[in-house]
Amino acid sequence: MSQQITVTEHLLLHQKQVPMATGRFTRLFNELILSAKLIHREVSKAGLVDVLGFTGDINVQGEEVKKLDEFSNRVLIHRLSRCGALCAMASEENADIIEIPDGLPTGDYFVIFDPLDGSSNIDANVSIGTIFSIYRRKSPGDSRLLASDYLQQGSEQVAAGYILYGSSTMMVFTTGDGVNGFTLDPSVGEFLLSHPNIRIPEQGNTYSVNEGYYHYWDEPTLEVLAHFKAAGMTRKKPYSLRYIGSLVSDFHRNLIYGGIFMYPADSRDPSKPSGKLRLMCEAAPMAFIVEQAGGMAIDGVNRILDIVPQHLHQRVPLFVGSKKDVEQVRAIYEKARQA
Ligand code: AHM
Ligand code: MG
Repeated sequence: MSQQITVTEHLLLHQKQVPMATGRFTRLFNELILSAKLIHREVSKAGLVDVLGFTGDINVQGEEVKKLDEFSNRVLIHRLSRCGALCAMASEENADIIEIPDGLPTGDYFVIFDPLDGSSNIDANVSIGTIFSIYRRKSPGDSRLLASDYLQQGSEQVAAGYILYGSSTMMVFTTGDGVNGFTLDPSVGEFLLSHPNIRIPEQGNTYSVNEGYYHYWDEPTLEVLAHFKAAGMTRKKPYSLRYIGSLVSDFHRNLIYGGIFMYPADSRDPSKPSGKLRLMCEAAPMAFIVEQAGGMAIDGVNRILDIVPQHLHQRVPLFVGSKKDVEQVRAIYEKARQA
C-alpha cells in the first residue's frame, strides 16, 4: 500500500523521529513540493503555449536563458522566500546569494537549486528536471550570514533531491536516511510514494557520457572510456551507452537500472577547466542521493561530498553511479596520478 503515502505524510512521519525538528523544514519542503507542481504544470503544457524558446537574456553562466528556466526560477524564489525557514537561497541562474526580502520571516536553512536542468532539451520535449540541495547555516541565526554558512561541503547537506519532469513527474530525495521516490498523480495533485528505499545496483550495464568531446579529454579520461568499451567484452556483456544530455534523466535512469554518469574535465573552453557541471547545485546533491542509495560520486579521485566549495558556481568533473563502476574510474585516475 506504499502508493497511498503522500510525500507530506512521509515527511511528517520522518520529522517525528527528529526531536530537534520544529516544523520549519517541513514548511520549506512543502514550498518545494508546491513549486514542483507549478513547474510541472507549465512544463507539461509547454508545447501549447508561448513558453518555449529563448528570452534573449544571458545568465550568469554565459548561456542563453529559456523562458521555462526563467519561470521555474521565479516560482522557486517566490515560494521559498515565503516559507519562513530560510536565511538565504541561491540559484544556478543568479550570480549572487538571493536574500529573503525584508518583512518576511527567516530561518536557519540555506537552499541552492538548479531550477530547470537540461533546458537545452525543452524544445524537443525531452525530460528535464529541478535539482535542490539544503544546508543549515553554521553561524547563529541572528548574526550576519557568512560565506562559510553556504559554502559548505556536500557531506553537510541536510537534504537533497530532484524533480524529474518525464513521462511522469517524480520527486526523488534523501534527508540522510535512504532515498525515496514519489510520483505525481495528476488526478489528485499529490506526490505518492512509488519508489521506497531506492538502492542503486552495485554494478551497472550502462555508461553515460558525451563522447563528442573525446578529442578534448586527457589520457586517463580516454582510458576510462576505453575501459567501459572493453570491460563489456571481457565480461561478455557489453555496456550500453545511454546519454540523454539531461543530468536528472541520465542520473535517474542509472539510479534505477545501475550504471555510471560521467562529465569529465575537458580542454574545450580554457575558462572551464573542470568540466561543465556545478558542484553545489548539480554534483553535490546527486552525490548525496547516490551515496544514500549505495553508490558513489567522485571528481576522478576525490569524493564529491568532501569538496569544500570556493564559490557558489564552482564547476567540478563528475563520475557518479554504481559503486563498482565508479571505483574502476577512480583506479584509472589514481594510477595516472601516481605514474
Ligand atoms: P544546464 O544546467 O545549463 O541545463 O546544463 C547542465 C546539463 C546537464 O543536464 C547535462 O548533463 C549536461 O548539461 C549536458 O551537457 P552537454 O550538452 O555538454 O553534454
Ligand atoms: Mg544545470
